[in-house]
Amino acid sequence: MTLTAGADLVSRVRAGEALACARLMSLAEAGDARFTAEYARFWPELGRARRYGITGPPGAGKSTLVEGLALHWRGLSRTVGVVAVDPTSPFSGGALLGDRVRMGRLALDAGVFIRSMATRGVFGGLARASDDVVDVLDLYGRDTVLIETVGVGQSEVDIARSADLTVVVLHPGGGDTIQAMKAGLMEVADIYLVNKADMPGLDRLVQQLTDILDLREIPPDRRPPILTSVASTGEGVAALAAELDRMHAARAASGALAARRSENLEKRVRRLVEGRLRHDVWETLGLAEALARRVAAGGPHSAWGLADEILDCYRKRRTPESHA
Ligand SMILES: Nc1nc2c(ncn2[C@@H]2O[C@H](COP(=O)(O)OP(=O)(O)OP(=O)(O)O)[C@@H](O)[C@H]2O)c(=O)[nH]1
Ligand SMILES: [Mg+2]
Repeated sequence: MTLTAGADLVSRVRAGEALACARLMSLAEAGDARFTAEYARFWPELGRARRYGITGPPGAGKSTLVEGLALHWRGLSRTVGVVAVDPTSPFSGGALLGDRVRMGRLALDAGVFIRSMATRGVFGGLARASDDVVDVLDLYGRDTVLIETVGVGQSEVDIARSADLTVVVLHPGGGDTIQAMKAGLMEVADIYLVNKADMPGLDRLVQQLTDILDLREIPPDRRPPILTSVASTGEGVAALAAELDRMHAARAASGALAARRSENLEKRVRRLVEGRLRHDVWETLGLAEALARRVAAGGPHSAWGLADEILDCYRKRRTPESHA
């Protein structure tokens, strides 16, 4: 495929062709030059989709909620994109049969585009790839994009944070709030959702969250609300959807949304620069192999000394005078 074909692919994505959307996502995930070349042209069109991140511990009910939210917005004739970056998510096929059957209801609806992402083998890392895939859904014209990540590690939490708003889903019996604090989930929430409100321990968990928020002394207008739901029956899903849209509109009006997007842009560019530097040093210049050879040649080595050598090689190949 040539660059012209890349441009053709982008027009087909804009025109709402699902296969073209999936194909452009694959190029994006691979960090393919055809994607980056097209990105330079289409990026001014981005930013129309509302981007909501859904994170929380394994089994909290995130996928069930995502499905409920998607069905809710479909009922309001809005188009939805879903990016599931959790390898155990029903969207990526790792779930029980019952979950897959439920997801099937969405899979048949052209108004919901679901993309699951593998955690491994993505050039430049998962956060880089998911940013690009969400952009493709934006270009595709989705009104709302949901990004589900399991909130277990920093990179997964970062991905949920790269949305306009982040929902942290907790559930009674899920190790209480201590686990959530360890995973860094307490800082990233714009909304807390206590799901599985039909299970024992609801009041206790809500109280714990309230106490933690009290301690943080957040200004009232920035304090994350605590909502509850039973995702498996749909209870509380409409209220969550309404709160997300209300907050999104309020932040768009106050300028807080633009500030959040600027902050996310900065982080994203830093990730891109770091990813590309890493790629340049180790792959493009072949310094990974050079290092392996140096170490294999034996002899005592200074870790700091070798790092200096590598960086020196990198700098010299990069400066114009070294080409003389
Ligand atoms: N009792 C009860 N069960 C629920 C509720 N919401 C979801 N579940 C069930 O909890 C289990 C896990 O739900 P998922 O939606 O797969 O949870 P998840 O957070 O996406 O899980 P991972 O992606 O594996 O981290 C499933 O069996 C759901 O049917 C709820 O509100 N109440
Ligand atoms: Mg899931």
